[in-house]
Amino acid sequence: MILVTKPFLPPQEDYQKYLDGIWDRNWLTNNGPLVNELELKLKEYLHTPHVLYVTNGTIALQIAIKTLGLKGEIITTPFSYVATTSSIVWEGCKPVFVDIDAYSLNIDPSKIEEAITDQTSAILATHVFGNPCDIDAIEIIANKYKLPVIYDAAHCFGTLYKGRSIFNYGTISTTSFHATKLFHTVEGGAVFTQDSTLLKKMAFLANFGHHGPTDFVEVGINGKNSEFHAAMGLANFKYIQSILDARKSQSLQYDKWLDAIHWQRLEINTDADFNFAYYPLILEDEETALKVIKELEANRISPRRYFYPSLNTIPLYSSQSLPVSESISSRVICLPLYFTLSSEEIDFISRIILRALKY
Ligand code: T4K
Repeated sequence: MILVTKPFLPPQEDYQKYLDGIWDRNWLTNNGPLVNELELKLKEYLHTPHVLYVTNGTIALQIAIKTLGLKGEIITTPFSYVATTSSIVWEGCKPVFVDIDAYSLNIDPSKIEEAITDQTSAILATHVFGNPCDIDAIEIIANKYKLPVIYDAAHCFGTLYKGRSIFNYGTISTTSFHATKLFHTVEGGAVFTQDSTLLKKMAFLANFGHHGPTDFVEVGINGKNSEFHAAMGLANFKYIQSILDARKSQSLQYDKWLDAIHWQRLEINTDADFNFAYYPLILEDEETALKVIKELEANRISPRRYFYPSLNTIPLYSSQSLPVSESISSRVICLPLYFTLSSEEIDFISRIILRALKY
C-alpha cells in the first residue's frame, strides 16, 4: 500500500544515542536538556529569536490565541486542517471565514477588510501546504485595524519568505512537528514570536502558569513536550536537507508526468523558497477528482482529500458560504510524497492518474 505520507525515521542508532542519555540522567520531561537543545537547534537553523517547543501544533494555536487574549471574532481561512478552526472555537472565539484565493489557496487579503467588525480581535491565517500567504497585504490590513496576526505555519518547516524563515512573520507563528510533517518529533509543535514578552507569557501558559514551584502568574495548561519527543527531533535534524531535497526532486518528477494533463497547480508565492511539503493536484471538478481517487485506490494507493470539506461547511463551526474554498476542496487531491517514495512508485502513481483521465 502506498499511503499519502510515511513518517521519516532516522537510523535507530541515532535515536538510541539520545535514549542512552535519558536513561543516564533519568530526566524525562518538564523542560529537560534535550528539549532545550532542540529549541536551540531550531533557533539556529531557522534564524529566529524566540521559540517554544510544545506538545503539538493544536496546543500551539490555542496558546497563541490565549496569549494574545483574543475575544469575539477571529478572521480565518476555511481551507485548512480542522485544528485551525477548532482551536478558535475551543478558546471561546467565533471563526469568521474569509474566502481563499483560487490559485495560492491561502486567505484572500482583498476580502479581509469587508469581514472586519468591531468584534474582530485578530486574523488567523494558514500558509497552506507550506506556501506563504500574501504576508505584505495582510500586514497592511492588520496595521490599519491594529489587529494581531497569527500564522498557522503547520506545513512550513523549511519554507523561506523573502530569504527568512516563514516562522519569523506575524505576531505569533505556530507550527506542527507531527509524525506526518517533513520535520517531526512524533508529536510536537512550536510557537514563534519576535516579542520576548509574548514568549515569556507563552512559556508560563504552557507550564500551568507556574512561576516557581508555589507561585502562579497565568491560568495555564500543560503544553510541555518530553525528552523522548525532543530526541526524535534532534535525531531527525541531521537529515533535514536530504528530506527537503528528496521532496523537491519527487515533486519535479510528478510535474513532468502530469504536464500532459489538464490540472491546476498550486501557485507558489514569488517571494518564497518553497519546502515541497505537499503535492496537491487540483482537478477540474469533483467527479474527476473522485474518478482519480477511485483508480488510485484500486491500485492500493491512498491519496488524501486535503482539505475536504471546506471548514465553513461543517455545521459545528459555521453556516457561511464560500464558493472558492468549497470548489477547491471538492476537487483537490494530495498525492503521496515522503522521503522513501521511490522514483518507480512515482512513475506508477502518475501512469494511473493519466490512465484514469484517459491520456
Ligand atoms: N494546522 C494545520 C494547518 C495542520 O495541518 C495541522 C495538522 C494542525 C494545525 C495541527 O497540528 P498537530 O496538532 O497535528 O500537531 C494528519 C495529521 O495528523 C495532522 O497533524 C495534519 N495537520 C493533517 C494535515 O494530517 P490525518 O487525519 O490525515 O492523519 P492520518 O492518521 O490519517 O495520517 C495520514 C497518513 O499518514 C495516513 O495515510 C497514514 C500515514 N501515517 C500516519 C501516521 C500518524 C503513517 O504511515 N504512520 C503514522 O505514524 O491528519
